[in-house]
Amino acid sequence: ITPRKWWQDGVVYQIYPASFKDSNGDGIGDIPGIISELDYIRSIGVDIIWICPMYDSPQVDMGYDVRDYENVYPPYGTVQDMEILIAETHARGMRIILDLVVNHTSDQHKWFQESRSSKDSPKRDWYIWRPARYIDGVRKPPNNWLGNFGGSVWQWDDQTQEYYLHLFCPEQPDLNWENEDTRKAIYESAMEFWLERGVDGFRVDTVNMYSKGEMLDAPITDPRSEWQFAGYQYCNGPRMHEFLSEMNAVLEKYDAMTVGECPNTPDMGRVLKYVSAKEKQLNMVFQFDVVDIGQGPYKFQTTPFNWKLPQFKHAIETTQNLIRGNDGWTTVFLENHDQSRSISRFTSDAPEHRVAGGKLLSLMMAALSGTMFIYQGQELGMVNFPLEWSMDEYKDVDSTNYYAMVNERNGGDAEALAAAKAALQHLARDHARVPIPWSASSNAGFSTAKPWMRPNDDYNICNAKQQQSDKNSVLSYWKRMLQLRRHYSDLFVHGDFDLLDKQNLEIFAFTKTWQNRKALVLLNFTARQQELQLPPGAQNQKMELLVSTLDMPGGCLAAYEGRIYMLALD
Ligand code: TEU
Ligand code: CA
Repeated sequence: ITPRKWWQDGVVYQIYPASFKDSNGDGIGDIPGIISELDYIRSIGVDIIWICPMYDSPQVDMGYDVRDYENVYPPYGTVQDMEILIAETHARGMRIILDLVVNHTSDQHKWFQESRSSKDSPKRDWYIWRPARYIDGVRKPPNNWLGNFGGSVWQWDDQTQEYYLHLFCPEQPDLNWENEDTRKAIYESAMEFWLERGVDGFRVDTVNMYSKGEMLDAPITDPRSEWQFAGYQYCNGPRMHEFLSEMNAVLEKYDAMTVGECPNTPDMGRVLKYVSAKEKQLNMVFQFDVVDIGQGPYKFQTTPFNWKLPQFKHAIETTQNLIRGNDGWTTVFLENHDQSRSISRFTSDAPEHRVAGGKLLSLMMAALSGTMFIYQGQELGMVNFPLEWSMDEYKDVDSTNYYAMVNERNGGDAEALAAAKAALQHLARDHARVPIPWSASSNAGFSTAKPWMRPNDDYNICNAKQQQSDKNSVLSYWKRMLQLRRHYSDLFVHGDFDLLDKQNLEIFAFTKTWQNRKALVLLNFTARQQELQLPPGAQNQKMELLVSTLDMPGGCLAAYEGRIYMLALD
């Protein structure tokens, strides 16, 4: 048996700096604001904090467009503030990881400025430049790939008469990982600079996109568009494992943890190769199986709530089974800064159900194996912002680009725009990016000034201050569940997951097993009371209630109630 790693039992709390806490009254969250709430974070039962990009950036994509890895975005603070944050986090017995964004930089990064200056620049090859191809005499990009934020992945550069690749915004040119000097510069500037300052690891952005392979045209899946989904081509390219081994050699020296973002990877063999301990690539990844539920082929091309519970169960089963009988590791998460709120997506944000839904998901997550990630505000049971909010409140480039595209494609047709807005109301990344409600006072206690994004209207009833003093709050429930998870960590963090009654559309039931211990988890994903029936596979066993989402559980499962029973094994 290999000894456990510090990050396996750890609970990670993700912080989005712009929206966490403003310390100086400019309406933007900042690093001193994070420092001032470290005791709050610790009180939840968190072991590791993850800070989303706080690097110097023109903020086209909220810091995922880095101008300088070795500096901090001035409204957030300074490198010195980061050093204090690192020290203060460690002083409380917690660790800290940063976001490593090295698939691309900002177009304002000095490397790109040099690269685009001329074809003979020594840094020309640090990015991915290609000549145009001409079809019927018309200039066209080198391939038909669709970008993550819409449009072609290629941007024409007038000065040097070539295209450069950008899988995200045009302001986010992709680095050329094929070039060894580029890789070295990335390790030094983006990684070692911060590892030397004491950070304990990284969440690695878009980690499976570094190796692009041959960049051939993608198959046509959307005949109405010139640009085609190419995620299966630019993810998991031929040199991925080589690059990750090299990167791991740097990280290993610091015992740094890594969690890599791994979209477009349905092949579990592939995922296992990334996370298997003996492969020495990444410690764990975020698979997208759960959070992609209900999204269309292009995310927002979907009808809200078009999915069924068995899909959700299957997605969870897939990520849970990754650790079964092998040396891989997995993650447990329902939210991050790229997802709308889990209560709104997977349960119900109706006023009478939201607290129950928040507790249900908390209980579920606490019982799942892998390293757990909580996104800021999730511990308060935050929900999506109201349907009534106008399009002006959506600030994210992903949302605004999509809405503009629908508008253009359909000549402003009201019905098409209403459908686009319905998808955004349900799935936009903006829902996760509103300020954290600290109290019922003005601006939700987030700032003394008008915040950069509007706080959710419900901050008078949903805020940290109120929930800290309410033993029935979602926050109090999270604290309790994290304690329970820690107490039974063999079973809940490391145990085997077995799904029961797969096709049941209303109840999610599973068991967790570790040696001679077994727990049964029953989750009612409906607003209706359900008979307390033991699912096939768990009948005729002696059992004892360990915990419910209710104080006084009854003879039936109440609306959105969850329970864990301990089973007596013979
Ligand atoms: O996200 C990459 C990613 O694959 C998606 O989840 C992406 O957000 C989605 O396709 C948009 O609809 C990472 C970051 O988490 C995200 O915030 C950045 O925008 C992106 O990389 C670019 O750096
Ligand atoms: Ca501020």
